[in-house]
Amino acid sequence: MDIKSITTKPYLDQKPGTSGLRKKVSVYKQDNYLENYIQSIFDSLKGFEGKTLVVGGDGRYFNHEAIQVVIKMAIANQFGTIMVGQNGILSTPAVSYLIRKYEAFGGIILTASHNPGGPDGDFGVKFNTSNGGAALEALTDAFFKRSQVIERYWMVDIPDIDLSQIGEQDIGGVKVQVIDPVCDYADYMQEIFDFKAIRQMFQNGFKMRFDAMNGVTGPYAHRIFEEMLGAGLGSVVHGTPLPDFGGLHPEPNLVHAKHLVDMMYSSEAVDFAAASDGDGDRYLILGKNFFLNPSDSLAIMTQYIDKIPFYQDKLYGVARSMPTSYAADFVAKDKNYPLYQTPTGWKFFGTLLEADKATICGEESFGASSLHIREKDGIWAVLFWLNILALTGQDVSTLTHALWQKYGRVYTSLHNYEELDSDTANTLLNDLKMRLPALKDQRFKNYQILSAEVFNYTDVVTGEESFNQGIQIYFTDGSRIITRLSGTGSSGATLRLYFNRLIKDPTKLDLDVQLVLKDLVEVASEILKIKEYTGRDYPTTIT
Ligand code: VG1
Ligand code: CO
Repeated sequence: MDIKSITTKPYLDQKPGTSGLRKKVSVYKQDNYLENYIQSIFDSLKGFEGKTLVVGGDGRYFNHEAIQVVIKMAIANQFGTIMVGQNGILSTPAVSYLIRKYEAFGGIILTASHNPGGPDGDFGVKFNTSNGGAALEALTDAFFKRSQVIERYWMVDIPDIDLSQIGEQDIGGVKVQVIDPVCDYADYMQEIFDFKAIRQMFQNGFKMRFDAMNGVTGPYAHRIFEEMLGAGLGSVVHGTPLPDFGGLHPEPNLVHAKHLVDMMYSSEAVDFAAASDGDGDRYLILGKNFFLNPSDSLAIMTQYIDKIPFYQDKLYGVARSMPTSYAADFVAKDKNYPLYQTPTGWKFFGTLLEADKATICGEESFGASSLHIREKDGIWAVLFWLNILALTGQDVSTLTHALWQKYGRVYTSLHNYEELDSDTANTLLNDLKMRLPALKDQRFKNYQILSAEVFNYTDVVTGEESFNQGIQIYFTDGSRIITRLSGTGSSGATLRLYFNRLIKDPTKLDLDVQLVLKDLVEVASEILKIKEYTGRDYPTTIT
C-alpha cells in the first residue's frame, strides 16, 4: 500500500476548546484543515502502531467526507485496527464505552455536539484516550502546538471504504471493522439497569416520548426504548440522524426543545419525555407539566444510586461542575458521599472516576454520567430515571418536590449573551476580576456579597492546576452568581451567567424561576456592567 507524505502549511487557529476543536464547516473544508489537525493529534501521541482506534461521529454534515479522511490517515499512520460505526455513526458515550471494552488506544469523535449542523453549521473533532475520556488539557495543548508547525501529513491513496456493511475488511494489513453502533452499548445498559422492571412499567401502560432531535441517539433509542423495553413504536421521534438535524438545533433545553416542552405542558402530555443532543451525551427530562432542572436531576440520582445494584459496591462520591447548583451537595452530605466541585467540562471528572473517588457526576448543562464510562451519557441518564420511576412508582414531579421539601429548592437558571465580540467579553471579565477584592461585603438590593473570587482548580488526584475557570460571587443568603465564557462556540464569544438561589419555605417551592431570580439577575447586570460593555439589555437565551 502506498503511504504518501503530503506537504502542508499550518493553520494557526486549531486550538481545542471545552470539548474538541469546533469550527464552522466552511473552516473545516479549507484545504488540508482537517488533515492538519488529525496529523497533529497523531504526531502528539506515542505507541499507537498496531493498536486500535475507534472512529465515529454524530452524522452531521461533513461526517461522511471527514470519516474517510480520518480512516485513511489512521491507516497511513499505522494503527493496527480501526473500529468504526456503521455508516460512520457512533454516539460520544458509545465511543467512550467501546474504547474501554476493546482496550483501544483511543478514539476520534466527529461532532460539534449540541452546536447546529448543516453546511452553515459547525463541525468538530475530539480525541479520547485509552480510558475512554476526552484528552486532557496537556494533550490538547500539544495538539495545538503541533498544528502550528505542521509541514506534512500521512495519507493512503485508496478508494473510499464502504461503511454501509457490518464486517471486517483488510486494507494493506490494517483491519477496518465496521460495527453495529448500538449493540455493545445496549448490552452494557442492560447490565447496569433493571430492564425487567422498566419493561413491566411500560406493560402497565406507562407512556414516554423520546426526542432524538435528529441527532445520533435515534438508533440507540429505537433499539433500547422501543425494542428492548417495549416502550411502543412511535415513542421515539426525530429518530433518524440527519446531516442538518432536520433544521433542529440539537441542544436539549427549554429553548431548543421547546416543541417537546410545549407538548408536555399540554393535554397531549405523556408520563415522561426526554431528549438528547447531537452526539448523545446530553439529556433533557420532563414530567407532565414539569421541567426537571439538571442540577436537581443530579441530586435525585444521587438519592437513588444506592438502589441500583450495579453501583452498590461502587458508592464512592459525587462530583459536579462548579456552575451546577448545590442541590446535590445536600444529598451527598446526608448520604455521607464526598462531594467534588470541578471546572466546567467533562474531562475534569476523569481523574476522580479513575481514582474511585466519584461514582456519579453532573453538569447543569444537561449532562450526567457515572463511572460506567468517561463521557456524559444521555441515554444512560434517561434509563436511570426510568429505573427510578419503575422502582418508586412515582413521577418526575413528585420525586423532585420531595427533594425540595427535604432540602429546599435551589432556583437555578442560565442566561447566555451570545455572539459578543471576543475583546468586549474579555474586557468585561478582566474589569470584573480587577474589582473582585473590593466587592466583598458590598450590598446590592437585598443581597450582600460574602465572597467574590476567580475559580482556580487543583485536581485532587493529580495535583494539576487549572486557572481562571470562571468567577463565583456568593451572597450571605447562600445565593450565587457565576460567570464564565463558553469554550464550545465556533465564532465570537458567549458570556454565561449562572444563578442559584435557595428557598427553604415549603410554601414557595413552585414559584416562577425567573421571578425568583429577578433581583439577583439585576444585581449581576449591575456588578458586571453588562449594558455598559455589551450594549445589550437582555440575554440571548435563558434556560
Ligand atoms: C458547554 C457546557 C459544559 C459542557 C460542554 C460540552 O461548555 O457548559 O458543561 O461540558 O458544553 O458539552 P461551554 O464551555 O460552552 O460552557 V457537549 O454536549 O457540547 O460535548
Ligand atoms: Co454533546
